[in-house]
Amino acid sequence: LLMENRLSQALEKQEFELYLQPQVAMTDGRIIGAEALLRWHHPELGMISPDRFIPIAEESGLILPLGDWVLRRAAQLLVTWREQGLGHLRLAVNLSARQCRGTSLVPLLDKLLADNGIAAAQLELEITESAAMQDPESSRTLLQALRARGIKVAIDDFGTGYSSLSYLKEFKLDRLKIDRSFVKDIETDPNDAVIVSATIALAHSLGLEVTAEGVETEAQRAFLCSKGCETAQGYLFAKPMPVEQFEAMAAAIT
Ligand code: G
Ligand code: G
Ligand code: NA
Ligand code: MN
Repeated sequence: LLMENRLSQALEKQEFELYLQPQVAMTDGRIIGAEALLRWHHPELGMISPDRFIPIAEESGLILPLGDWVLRRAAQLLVTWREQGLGHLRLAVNLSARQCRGTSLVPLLDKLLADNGIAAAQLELEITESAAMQDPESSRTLLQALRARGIKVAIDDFGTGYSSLSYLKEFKLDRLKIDRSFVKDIETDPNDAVIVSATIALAHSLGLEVTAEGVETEAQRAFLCSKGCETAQGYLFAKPMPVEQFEAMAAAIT
């Protein structure tokens, strides 16, 4: 409860920050974009991970204003990237279940894209399987609206939910993100290697690109590359970092 009280004031007090984790091409490590990951600088407890406060924000409803803040901040970033010659980079933003169910998301996105002259394809929204499946009907409607605008959609933490695969053909998706729990042991656990290979093949046969999460070793990268997985995120390349640091890194490499 203490954390919930603090959380409700944290937006006003500007205690949130977006960190960015590079997303890279599997073949050559070139930066193609970033995932925005929320951080909360708690005045007493220091930096708090989203794993701890997102569930509280989700339950209290605070995730709606917080999610709006993340999207507005993301739109600002895309504007500055264009000005800095980094307009080719894509920015991925996580959506919560409540944001997917609500009716205010699409109008906000329309406004942000129009006001800032942002190309829709520069923005990618990440939705977990479990969030999408909480209300499949409204998710379907949302994904169609996003598709109609050219906003990219990724299914996040793939393989960790308890949902049926049938949504993969019903939902309009652009990308599948393999959860890092499958990537972790691909070198040592033959079952994980088989699951990851089959997931990449399945995604490709459905016309989706694949991003592997949690890539930490060169052997994991080589395996994923040999299976045709297009992009990667993980400590092998970079940890989530402050915006300025990401921009310097992207400017130096591209
Ligand atoms: O940054 P970290 O690696 O600790 O992220 C932990 C989890 O928090 C991730 O799985 C991610 O999905 C979630 N998360 C991070 N930022 C956001 C955000 O802006 N919105 C939502 N809904 N979830 C986020
Ligand atoms: O949305 P999602 O849960 O996928 O968010 C990614 C989370 O994974 C973040 O908390 C991020 O800090 C974490 N992460 C990113 N790359 C790696 C990695 O290579 N190894 C591990 N252990 N965690 C990672
Ligand atoms: Na996520
Ligand atoms: Mn994600």
